[in-house]
Amino acid sequence: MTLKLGVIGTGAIGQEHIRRCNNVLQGAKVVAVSDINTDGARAALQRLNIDAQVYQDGHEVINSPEVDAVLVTSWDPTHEEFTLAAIAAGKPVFCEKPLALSAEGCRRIVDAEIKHGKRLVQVGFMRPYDAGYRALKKVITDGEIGEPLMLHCAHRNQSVGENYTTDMAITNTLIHELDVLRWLTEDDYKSVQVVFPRTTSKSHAKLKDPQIVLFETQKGIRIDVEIFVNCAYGYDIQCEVVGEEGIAKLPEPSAIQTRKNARLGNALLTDWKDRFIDAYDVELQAFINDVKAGELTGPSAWDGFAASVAADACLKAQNSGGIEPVDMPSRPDFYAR
Ligand code: NAI
Ligand code: ISE
Repeated sequence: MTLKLGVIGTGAIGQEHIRRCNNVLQGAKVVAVSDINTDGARAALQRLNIDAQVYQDGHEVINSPEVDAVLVTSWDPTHEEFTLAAIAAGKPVFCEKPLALSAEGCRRIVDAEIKHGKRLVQVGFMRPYDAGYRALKKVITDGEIGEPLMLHCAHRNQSVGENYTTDMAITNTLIHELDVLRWLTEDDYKSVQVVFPRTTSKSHAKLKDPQIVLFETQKGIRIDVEIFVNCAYGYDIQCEVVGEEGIAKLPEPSAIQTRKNARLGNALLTDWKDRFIDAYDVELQAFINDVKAGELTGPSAWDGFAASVAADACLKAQNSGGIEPVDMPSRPDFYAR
């Protein structure tokens, strides 16, 4: 049986996911899409050479009898509404990060899913599916570097647009680390502080860039994450774990090494689409397979909630300049791993 997918939001990642569902992955096809820019949606389908129904409104996609499962790839503030509507319709939903703009919004999704009685939500946290992060986790869980003591991380984008604001560095960008570092360390955050170095001249009035986010975890691990979204030189994700017996580092994406003009060089990537291209394939294939098997196993609404609890504390810390607690409630049995 081919799983029939509806996609809400046909921008950058929406088009990427439509392409991979129809051309790369097995067992699913996109049959319906919507975007507030319907002309853009039609043009995207034409470019991708895909025949699907175009709707004006995301709710029409969710409620279409033709659609078995939904992908939410529209702007961050729309995620909660569409995910809640998919749960109300009893349809599995893959929602891009963040699950909602606040922990309160994520909690409403968690409550609705628990009330439904069965998992329907997978959040688009793709890094746990990345081969590099998986290898890093294996080194830690195999005890190769002893107990982790410190993590040094960086999330650098080449540039962002004028609509990107200081809080989005947390809710839209750091949210990946908020999820993957919990998964990597099997720990929860205890407190957080955000400090602002001098802002780059490449930023604009609504964005302080870079930022450094400092966490203490429940086990006492200290984590620093640099978020620098106008770093100018490329797309660069770094993660180094310092353990009691050694250090493990996230592998660099493979690149051809050149020797030219008396210089040794390795090209760097510039776009998230390329950096995590395999991880996106694996996460969505897992969603498709899990929906068909009747049981979702990927990043859950609870993971989305946990990341947003930490994000809320980061936003508070951005404003207060002090150390803010991260108050994470205990996990309901419904989400037991
Ligand atoms: P984008 O701006 O390229 O595309 C978003 C699309 O959503 C636009 O075409 C817009 O018209 C549409 N849209 C907005 N409101 C809508 C509504 N109510 N109904 C239907 N369509 C609506 O943005 P991009 O980069 O594709 O990001 C989309 C989402 O995916 C964001 O939430 C972002 O956080 C997430 N994302 C995740 C990534 C990842 O690494 N997992 C990478 C990039 C984006
Ligand atoms: C974007 O939405 C993503 O999710 C990318 O993975 C991230 O690197 C970027 O900062 C976000 O804006």
